[in-house]
Amino acid sequence: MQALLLIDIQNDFLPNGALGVPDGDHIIPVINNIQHKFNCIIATRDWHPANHGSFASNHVNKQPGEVIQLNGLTQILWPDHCMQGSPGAELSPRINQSLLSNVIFKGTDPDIDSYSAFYDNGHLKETGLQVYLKRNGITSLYVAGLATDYCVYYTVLDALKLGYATTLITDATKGVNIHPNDSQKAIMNMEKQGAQLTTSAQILND
Ligand code: VGL
Ligand code: ZN
Repeated sequence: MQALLLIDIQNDFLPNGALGVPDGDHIIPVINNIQHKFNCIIATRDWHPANHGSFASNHVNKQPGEVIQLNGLTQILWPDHCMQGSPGAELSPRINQSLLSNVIFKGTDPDIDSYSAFYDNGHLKETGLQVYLKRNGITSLYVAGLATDYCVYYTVLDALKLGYATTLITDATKGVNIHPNDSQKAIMNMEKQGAQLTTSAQILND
C-alpha cells in the first residue's frame, strides 16, 4: 500500500511567507493534479511554539542563517515561522485538502527542531507518522512538498532507514537553497541512499 506525503505546504513556506521558498507555490497545481492517484494522503505541518529554539529572535544577537548549538545539536536559526495558531502555519488554501487522510504536526518542542516527518532532529521522539503508516499497512511512500533541502530531505532519509520504499516526486518539491546547490545536492544524496526519483507526469502515466 502506497501513501503520498505532503511536507509542510504551509503559507509561511510559500513566496511572501516568513520563510518563503522560492517558487514554492509552483508545486501546488502539480500536487493537486496527482492526488487522485493515491488512496492515502498525509500532510505534515511545522507547528512551533513562540519560544521555539530554531527562531533567531529567541536568541540574543542572532540573525536568521546563523548556526548555533541548541541542546547539543547543530541548529540553523530561522525567521519566526509556522507559529502555532498563526495564519502562516495554515496549510495553503490552494492545496486540495479534501483528500487528506491525516495531518502530522512536528516541531512542537521548543528545545529541539524537527525537520523529518518521523522524528525530531535528535531522533528522540516520534511524531506519530510511523504508527499511522503501520496501522494502515503502508510500505511505500511518495514524497512531495517543502523544503527539498530540509524537511523533505530528512523525511526521505528517515523513511529509507525505516525500510519504506521511498520515491521523491522531483517536480513537486522546491528548496530553500541557502547555498545555491543545496537542493540538487540533497536530491543526489537521497538517490544515493536509495530513494527513487519520479515526476508527476510519470505518476499520471502509471
Ligand atoms: C523547514 C526550515 C525550518 C521545512 C521547517 O519545512 O523544510 N525548514 N523549518
Ligand atoms: Zn520550522
